[in-house]
Amino acid sequence: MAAVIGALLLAAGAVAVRKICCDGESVTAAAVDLRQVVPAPASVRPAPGVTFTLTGDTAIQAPDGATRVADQLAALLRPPTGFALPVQPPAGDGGIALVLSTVEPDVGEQGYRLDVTARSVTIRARTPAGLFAGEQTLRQLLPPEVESRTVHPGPWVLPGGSIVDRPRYPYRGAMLDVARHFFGVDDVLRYLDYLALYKINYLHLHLSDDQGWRIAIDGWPRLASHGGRTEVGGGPGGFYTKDDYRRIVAYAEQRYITVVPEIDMPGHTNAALSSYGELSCDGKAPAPYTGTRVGFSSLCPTKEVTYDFVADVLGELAALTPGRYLHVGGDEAMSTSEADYVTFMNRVQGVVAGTGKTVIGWHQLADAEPADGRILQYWTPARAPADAFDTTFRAAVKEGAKVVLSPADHAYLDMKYSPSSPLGLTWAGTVEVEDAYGWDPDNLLPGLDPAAVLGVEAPLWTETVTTMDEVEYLAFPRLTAIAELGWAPKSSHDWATFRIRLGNQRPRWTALGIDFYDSPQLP
Ligand code: TNX
Repeated sequence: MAAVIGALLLAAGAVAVRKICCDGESVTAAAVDLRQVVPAPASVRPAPGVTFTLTGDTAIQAPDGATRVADQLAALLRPPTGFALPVQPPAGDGGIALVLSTVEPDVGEQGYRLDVTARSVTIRARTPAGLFAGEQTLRQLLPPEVESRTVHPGPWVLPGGSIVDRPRYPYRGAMLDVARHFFGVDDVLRYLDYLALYKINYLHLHLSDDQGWRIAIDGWPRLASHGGRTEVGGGPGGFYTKDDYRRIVAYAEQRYITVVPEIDMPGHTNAALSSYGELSCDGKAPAPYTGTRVGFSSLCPTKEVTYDFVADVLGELAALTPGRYLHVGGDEAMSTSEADYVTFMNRVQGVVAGTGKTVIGWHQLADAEPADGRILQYWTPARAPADAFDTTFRAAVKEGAKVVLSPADHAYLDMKYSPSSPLGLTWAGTVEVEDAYGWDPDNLLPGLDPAAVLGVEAPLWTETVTTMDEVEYLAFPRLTAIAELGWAPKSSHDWATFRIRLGNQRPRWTALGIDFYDSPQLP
């Protein structure tokens, strides 16, 4: 019987542990298995039989430079535990301790070391970002009710052992298309919370497209007041004021997530053209567009006013954005001639450099001349790379471009899971959880030097998506599979064990109120 219960607990991501309770009685509590963390840490050493239990007496010790992350941990743990969890300066052994240490080996700038003994839980890192990553791991080692915002009885038991962890890639991204359907600030903040839990450190916001313009630009006010009032299907749309955008950026920064704003050009620009007719080659403002076709619009690459527009928009956006990247789109410019496209994108790259930022574009940007540090975001389905992974792209990489991988048949969160999925598109096929997980960024494109791969990103296009529940349904579980590829060491890649770890996340998603897709591929 005990063996049966043990096996059941393991399948549920837990191990049985004995603990002696207050009146000397022995009770059995369940601790999460140290090896169940998503994304998988670089190294895990369980200490069988050892556990740490949070109590009403537990305090969180943190030095000056780590009080913010300590406060964040306390804010997470107080509601479900009902404990006071005071944040205090370092005061010796016992309880939870955050330690900033420049000498910590093997954790890099984003990693951490976590040690759980019977007396203490210690997270060590070189940076607050590393401590924050360690906290996300600690969170997953507590029972799923830790994600609830109401008090639960516990017990709040952590499994003993040590984790030494650091990411495989520096860039682990998610993209939200707020142009096809608009999502307000609160929705974006919620998405940022989810990204943080899985150690994703870039949020790419697709801020403009044919169907809507989503960011206020002082020099061109009709972009928001006219171009922001439409979306796919004829809904009301919306846009971020500069203060809205600052709120998003600040919330992301507190979670060590960098916002990458995208203004897509020269195509995908009907909302801008409809706001300012002078940006069209014929000088006429087209009607607003609320359908889902692509490739029909273009800024006029031969008019000087176009470059004034680009400089103003990117200048204002750069001033609002603390992160180092500006994304300039560049995909599906089917109504711009190749020569005009190259001329236009060369100048746009110069404008970005002039703002002090580094340019990112969809992989078609490879056609433009090299630019310092630029990043090409690869999005063609991996099984049909011929058109995209061409000599121009290879040459651009040879000349120093880095690559973020978003192959549509693995990483696109807007593809249907199966033909019967109620939401999503199918142009790149269907993408079940195993498809999202089943690729290696180092070997996706034959002949691409793995050293050129900066990381991975999971885009969520929103042609079919209108609510946050629908965002969650498409993102979970696949977003976590892409997070796993970006963080976990290559040596841990294994579908058979990943599907068990991922399945064990479901009670957490339920506690968080996430409307996830209950994939038949997970146990
Ligand atoms: C292709 S991927 C697009 C988007 C669409 C998406 C839908 C890319 C750079 N362009 O405009 O929304 O497919 O999956």
